[in-house]
Amino acid sequence: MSTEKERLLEKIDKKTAQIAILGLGYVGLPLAVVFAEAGFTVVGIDTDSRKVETILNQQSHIADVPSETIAKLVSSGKLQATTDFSVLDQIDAVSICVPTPLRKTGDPDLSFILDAADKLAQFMHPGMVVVLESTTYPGTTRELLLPRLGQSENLSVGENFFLAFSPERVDPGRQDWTTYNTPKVVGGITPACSEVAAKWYGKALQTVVPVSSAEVAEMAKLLENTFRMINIGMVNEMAIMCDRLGIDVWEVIDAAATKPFGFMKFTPGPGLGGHCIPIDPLYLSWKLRALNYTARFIELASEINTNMPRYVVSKVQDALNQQSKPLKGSHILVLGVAYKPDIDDLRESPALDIIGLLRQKGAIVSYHDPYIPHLQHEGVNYTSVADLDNSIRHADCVAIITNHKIYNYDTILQNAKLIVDTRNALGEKRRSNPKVVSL
Ligand code: SAJ
Repeated sequence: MSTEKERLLEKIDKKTAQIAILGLGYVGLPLAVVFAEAGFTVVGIDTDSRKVETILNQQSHIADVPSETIAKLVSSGKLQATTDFSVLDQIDAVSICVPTPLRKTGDPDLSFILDAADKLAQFMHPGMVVVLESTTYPGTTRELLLPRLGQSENLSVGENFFLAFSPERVDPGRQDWTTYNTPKVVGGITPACSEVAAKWYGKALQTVVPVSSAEVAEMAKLLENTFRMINIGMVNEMAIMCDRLGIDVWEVIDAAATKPFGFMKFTPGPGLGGHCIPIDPLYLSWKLRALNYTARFIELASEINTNMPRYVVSKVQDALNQQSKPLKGSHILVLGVAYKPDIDDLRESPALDIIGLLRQKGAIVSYHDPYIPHLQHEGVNYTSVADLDNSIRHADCVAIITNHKIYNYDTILQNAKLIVDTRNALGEKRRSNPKVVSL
């Protein structure tokens, strides 16, 4: 075993290894906390000084991390924060938790990873382990990160510095599965990299799942989220087919879900939102296109999911038509705009596409969402309506887009003239009611 590897493993074992987390978002801050709570000294590094100041003020900017936790760790010196990358000079172990969005073109945007890598490369020294957590296409760690981090003469990957990938599995708002207790896959550039990274993570996380390479770890994450995206696409197409057949898709799904094995329930909806599911699979299909392979399931599911907002608007238009009302000039109240129930996250929310499409067709659109007081879409500013009951009564059609638990669906059903329910929010009451149209 190389002496650098021995020394690093000893520091990890004794928890004297100095840790840095690059990127203090919904992945990085909980990870920093877990390592600090395990007894390591952790410095969080972020280019956003506001995030750093919040932590130094012993506050949390991430809902899943209580400020009390930050206060305890900062006051004990276990958690620090800075925008200064030069602290990496003294660091033994680094985890990179930066965003991997899509460009407007639909291509992967790796600029955050490359920026973090270029900053880190200036301070790379023998005896370091680096783990990339950001979801990306298979090969990123080896093809993009390794050349940048291992460029200096005195560095040899798997010998005196170690590089691995470990996919984040953070589901914001979830209480049962947390950064600490969610099994964590870890795969290195070399077996020694897998070993060192797994050893490091194993000192703080409940379950580490070592795999043979960074590519296996990168691909495992993409399988997880592609699995969801494709099954959601399939069940959305089921909804369209059931509509054509005059069959209630929600009843069909509930019946199928009684099968105790070999079935996993997914439900149709107005489209696919969030920063993971609509985006991660497109990293995979993009990579395969570069290898002259078309990932047909991903492309088809993406097409179906992307078309759901248009399908919802057609349901609204048809429902109004049944009441001899043109969509143009009708008042439509969109109920719930977050990308999924009971959260305040608007990223990639299909509600935005629906609002835009309704406007384009001349409808007078307003929205209500208790978690999202304001939003801007296509240059138009919207504010969540103040008087929900009055807005429901006034609307020609209420479109239930995000079924937050906080809503009183009985009152909505009572007061609305017409409802398009895209989430089965009204349940059984929906079926026999002529003023309710389901997805
Ligand atoms: N959706 C449906 N039908 C479904 C499930 C979801 O239309 O049956 C829609 C949601 O409304 C939302 C989008 O899909 O718009 C994504 O929903 P999601 O439940 O997958 O929630 P996310 O985006 O928060 O996914 C995260 C992911 N976590 C990570 O990537 C670490 C995902 O892998 C998790 O499986 C998911 O949380 C979860 O299970 O909650």
